[in-house]
Amino acid sequence: MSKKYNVCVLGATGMVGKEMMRVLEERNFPINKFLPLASERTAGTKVTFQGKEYTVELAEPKSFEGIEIGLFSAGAKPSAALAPEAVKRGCVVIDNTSHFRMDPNVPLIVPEVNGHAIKNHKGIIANPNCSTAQMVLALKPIYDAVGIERIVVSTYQSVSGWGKEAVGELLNQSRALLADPNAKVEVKCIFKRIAFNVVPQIDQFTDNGYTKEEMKMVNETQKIFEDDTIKVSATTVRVPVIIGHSESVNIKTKKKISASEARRLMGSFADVKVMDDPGKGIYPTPIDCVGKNETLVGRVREDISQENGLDMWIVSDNLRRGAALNAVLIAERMIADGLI
Ligand code: 3JN
Repeated sequence: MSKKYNVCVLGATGMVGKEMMRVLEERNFPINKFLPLASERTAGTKVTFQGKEYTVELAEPKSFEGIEIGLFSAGAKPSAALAPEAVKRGCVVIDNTSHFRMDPNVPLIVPEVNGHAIKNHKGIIANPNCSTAQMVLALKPIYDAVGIERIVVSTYQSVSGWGKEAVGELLNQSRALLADPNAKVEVKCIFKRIAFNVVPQIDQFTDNGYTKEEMKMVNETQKIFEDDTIKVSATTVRVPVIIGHSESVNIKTKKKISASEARRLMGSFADVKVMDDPGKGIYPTPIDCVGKNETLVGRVREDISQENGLDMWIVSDNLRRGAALNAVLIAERMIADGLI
């Protein structure tokens, strides 16, 4: 019989943690013991996994005794404190936070793009930011075919990227404003009112005028493509959508590629699905990607403003492709490659 693993999910009460559990169930991941963990705030809550109810335990160093695979998504601080403790106890950590992503000792992985780099791990493997993951996945076949010099991306990110409190904020504000357009609404998680609005700020601003989210897209793209010559400029924007991040992406390739060839390459790559027939009104929107593994691409066209330019629209379920599925795919790849 093939091996089964002791697996924990840290952050089991969060939106990504719950999605991790759904993906593990759906893919029939080989699990022996399952352990849901969380920080003080939500430890003690009940969750259901594979039809069985579990009480979420408080995550502390000793929680990881005997655990072989840890999927971490409880925030950068818990990851910083607990990942090294888990590794000390023989657990491989697949971390969904920004804490270790740019650490040279930690591979940053989208399995279909740079799965070969997993083998360099020293106990921790990082999952990219959700916006980076879907973009590099769609661009990888073009990168391999003709090279990419520069990427200019604007994102349209759903509120679930910021967690369930942000989803609540959008819904509460929307209800209040539908009842009374002049209602004073509470703004807590997102920097400005998000209902019936768009907000060009995700995470804090850095000294160069870009936000942290934007700089994650720059640095993580270079690390995943193993190419620090690739130029990236990002504007990340929050929109009043619950699940599904969209991206308007403009690239300059090293050699010319036609829109139809780009469509053909993307459509035959991994979990990328091309939905691109504008004449028939076919292009992806966020509601098309919810609960799906595929990254959807449409509006592929040759850029009329520059040589070797291409424009496209990339849509993906941020909780799934951008986080939970990516983490589980990393674990599956490690098993397949005999790394665990
Ligand atoms: O808002 C989004 O759509 C993505 C947000 C990601 C995020 C939010 C808070 C902290 C991250 C991340 O994954 O980069 C982090 C973090 O880990 O720093």
